[in-house]
Amino acid sequence: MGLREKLEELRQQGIQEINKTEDLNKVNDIRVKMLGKKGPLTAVLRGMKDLSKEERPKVGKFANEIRDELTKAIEDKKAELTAARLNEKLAEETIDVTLPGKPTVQGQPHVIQQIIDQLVDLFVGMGYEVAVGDEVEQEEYNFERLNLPKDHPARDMQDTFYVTPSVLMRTQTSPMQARMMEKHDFSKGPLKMISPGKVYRRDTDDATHSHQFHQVEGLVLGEHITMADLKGTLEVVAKTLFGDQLEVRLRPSYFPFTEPSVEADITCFSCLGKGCAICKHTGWLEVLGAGMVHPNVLKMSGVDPDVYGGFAFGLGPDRFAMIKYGVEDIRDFYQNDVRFLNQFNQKG
Ligand code: 2NL
Repeated sequence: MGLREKLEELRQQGIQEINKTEDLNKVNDIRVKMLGKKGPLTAVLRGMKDLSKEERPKVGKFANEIRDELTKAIEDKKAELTAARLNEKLAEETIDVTLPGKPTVQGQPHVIQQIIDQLVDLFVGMGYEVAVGDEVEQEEYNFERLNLPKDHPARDMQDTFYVTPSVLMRTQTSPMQARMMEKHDFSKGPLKMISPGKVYRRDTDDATHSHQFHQVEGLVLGEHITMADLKGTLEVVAKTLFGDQLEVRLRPSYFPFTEPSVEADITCFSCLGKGCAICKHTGWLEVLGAGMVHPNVLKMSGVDPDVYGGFAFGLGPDRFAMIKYGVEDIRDFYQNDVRFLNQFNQKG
């Protein structure tokens, strides 16, 4: 059989095979089989070198025509089958637009996140920056930089989750503040920041302790910043979170990273100072710790304590939420029981 006849046969075979296919996936197989490198058409074209000079262009032209024809037939078949498949799908998938929709559950931030968001909004409004930081920290930033010497009880293995001998799960958000302090350029103005986030302590969980809880710390450093600034700031915090009628009281306290140190109480929201079970009949609720940043803390992060100084505070959104909503067990916040959490739905 001459090449011409062979080509003619290939053409007819090909067209026939394409026409009878009803499967889209097979169309591609046919293309590979007929027109691919190992296919019969390629083989025929290879055989052309044995033809005479006059025959070669004619047979070549014929072979090209056949390839074009088969390619077109394949594309047409593909289009036909794709359209058919789409029509089938459309016929199957008719929908009844009059059916009622499925209700979707609208989520919301966790109650502790709501408290953090309120605090962040308040402080951003007063020109503070927000620095979140990492939960895994260098021991140096978590302890040394905050004036917690090696023998301090808080550094005991009992209280801290260590990852390596010098890396730990932060026990407070202050390491991020130390990082911001050492970077701060005071020629551009004071440092005003808050640092919200998760912190970890190696505690046994009970109604008032959780091995993982939250902290929002604040730090303001510059020239001529006084304890009056601290008190004014804490008053704004308390009133924003708990209500305008509340008073703030400062009591002397001790923290290694501040001197002097204070603990802040607010008027008990429940009895408004008269004394009740919630405030243990004192009329006051303890809400946070604060103080003037210790000169050692400033020095260790390269800040000159003779020129710059300021205040810092630390508060627990978990405790805030417990006080604000009368939640008696901190573990309730971490059980992820939506019946509990939905009580704090801001959208009502
Ligand atoms: C508390 C007490 C406090 C701070 C945190 C702080 C941070 C830097 C420097 C100095 Cl970088 N102080 N933070 C200061 C006083 C108290 O937290 O009872 N928190 C729940």
